[in-house]
Amino acid sequence: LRKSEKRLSLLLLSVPLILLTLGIYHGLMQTLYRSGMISQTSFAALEYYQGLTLHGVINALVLTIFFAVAFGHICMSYYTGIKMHMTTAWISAVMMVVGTIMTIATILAGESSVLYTFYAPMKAHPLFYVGNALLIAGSWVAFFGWVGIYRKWRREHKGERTPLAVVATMVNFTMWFVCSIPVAYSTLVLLLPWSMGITATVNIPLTRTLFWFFGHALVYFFLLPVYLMYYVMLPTLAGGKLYSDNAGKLVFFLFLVFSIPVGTHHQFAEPAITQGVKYFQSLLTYGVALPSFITAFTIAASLEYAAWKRGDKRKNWFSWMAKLPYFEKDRYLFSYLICGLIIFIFGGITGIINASYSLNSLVHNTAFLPGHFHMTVAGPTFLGIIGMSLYLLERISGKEVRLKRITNAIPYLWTIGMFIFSTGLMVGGLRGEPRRTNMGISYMDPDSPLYRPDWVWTTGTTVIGGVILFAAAGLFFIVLLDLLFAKKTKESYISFPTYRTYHQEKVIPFLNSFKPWLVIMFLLILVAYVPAIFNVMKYTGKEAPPYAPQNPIPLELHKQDVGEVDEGETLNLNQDE
Ligand code: HAS
Ligand code: HEM
Repeated sequence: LRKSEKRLSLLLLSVPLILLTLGIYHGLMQTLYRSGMISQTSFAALEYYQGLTLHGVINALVLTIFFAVAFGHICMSYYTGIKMHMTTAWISAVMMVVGTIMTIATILAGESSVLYTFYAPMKAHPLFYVGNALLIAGSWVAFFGWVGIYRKWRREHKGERTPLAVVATMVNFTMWFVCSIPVAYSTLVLLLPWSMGITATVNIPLTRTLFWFFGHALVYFFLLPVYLMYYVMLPTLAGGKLYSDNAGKLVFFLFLVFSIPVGTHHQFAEPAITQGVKYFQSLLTYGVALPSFITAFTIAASLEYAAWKRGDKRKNWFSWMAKLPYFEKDRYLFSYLICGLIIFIFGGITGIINASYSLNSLVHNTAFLPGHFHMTVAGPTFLGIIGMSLYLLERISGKEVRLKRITNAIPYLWTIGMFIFSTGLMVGGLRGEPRRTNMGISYMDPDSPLYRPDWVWTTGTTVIGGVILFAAAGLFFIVLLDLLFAKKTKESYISFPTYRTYHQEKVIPFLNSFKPWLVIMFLLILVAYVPAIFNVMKYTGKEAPPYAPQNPIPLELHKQDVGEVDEGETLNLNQDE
């Protein structure tokens, strides 16, 4: 590695890991608030929603974006053999670091407790929006550098099969670039002027819709770097080969097509969007589950082959599962990846429950949701990120992890914690527990009239899981610290497990080109989102009707019913009129 490549990679990998200490701490705090163990509006000088915002922003935005960029730089240069474009890489890194500092500083100052979804009516400090925009635009700049690398490789290798890791990285960032344009518009054109007091109002459902245009693709942006590891590295780590390179390519291109036009499945309860739009995007959501089903079969087949190679006697359908290198201390990356896959089986099932237009009304805004997404973003994504960060830090620093047994045990501990934690949340959610609610001062406070004793054991289970997760993360930080103090034994280098496939497959033209997939992607976005945007522009906006205080019926309608009313009048809905 060149010196500047080494410095850049170390910066991009370590900034989010340092912030993660804060993110993980607030995860544990959330379980304590939920269970009533903390029964106040703030703890250690940080307010409840401030902590939840820090947790979501650091874990789900900062960690994931920084890692995707760092890993993208490394994969693009490693798999094409073309050196990183250092100028764009540094401009991108500086924008991302400055943006993150702005965003986190405004949250810590108590000025931006708007949660990681940051749509209106929650209003943040202007610098929160500028910081977010810089973080996202910084990641675009890195991507622009890779477009050059990709085109150069294609020119020099006409007709050859593009490396799967390169397709995966380019798909992920193409999708990311397209999905983040609307949220950049929302942030800079709608939310920033509103927060600065330049505009008095903002179209709330529009900011929500633009956020979710980005927000669901965002979750696949979390996932695809880890899918890259599952396809390109895991089969070899297990001792086998990838079952099919073409299947891998198909999977990544299907993500390109389906990741964006599904965002309104987060808005099934949004009155401004019509049923037809929601129903169509619900169907497309089943479409976006398809590449993960293909992945389940392709990776299972690859792992089964690895187990055969390792001496599995094929006694029954499942015997191969026992033959994988779960506890080999020199192959710790395997344990991070396999644990993520196992957790994702349940993250996937719960995602499909959410996607159902009718079942969604049972789980929406309940604790079932954090149950689902911790088994996705805090499962495969998080384990892939921390496992690979450690693997790369070892190589970049030229040092070797010393606490290997602990390193290997961390993902198993995390998996146990995650299953306990998510069970508490999901069962609680099905019994009505809300998400994003300080239950310590309401439902879980025995002195409150809202007290729900039947939620004690579910929130208690969440705490037990949370403590185990916290301990696993704590061990990870100890391993990292120990690595920092270890002796340098080698020069900086990058190496990945050799990519091998089971079949010698033909190059299929439509799996070796972005063009057809980009066309389908844009068509689907148009069909799914033009009506959605029209809906939110038509049913809301400047003409929102005036209301009287405490009267939920728009004044005009109320006047039609009862004649002239005093706008200060309060309507008691419990009164028999
Ligand atoms: Fe989701 C809400 C639907 C996947 C993250 N999701 C969220 C939120 C987040 C999130 C953060 O339709 C909350 C947003 C908020 O704050 O409001 N999600 C889905 C569907 C999928 C899905 C259909 N989600 C993800 C992924 C995420 C993520 C991935 C992050 C990384 N989600 C929803 C919906 C909502 C939602 C609704 C909104 C709900 C509401 O009302 O607000 C699918 O992509 C899932 C497909 C996955 C599978 C699983 C395949 C299994 C594999 C493992 C195989 C294992 C092997 C190992 C091979 C079909 C690949 C075997 C070896 C052994 C040894 C056993
Ligand atoms: C929200 C706990 C790790 C991402 C939450 C909530 C809890 C929690 C209890 C729900 C708050 C609520 O709605 O009442 C934990 C614990 C963790 C952990 C104990 C480990 C020690 C992670 C990780 C990620 C993550 C590693 C992502 C990489 C999120 C996100 C939210 C959330 C995106 C939603 C925030 C919001 O609703 O605005 N966490 N978490 N968490 N967590 Fe975690």
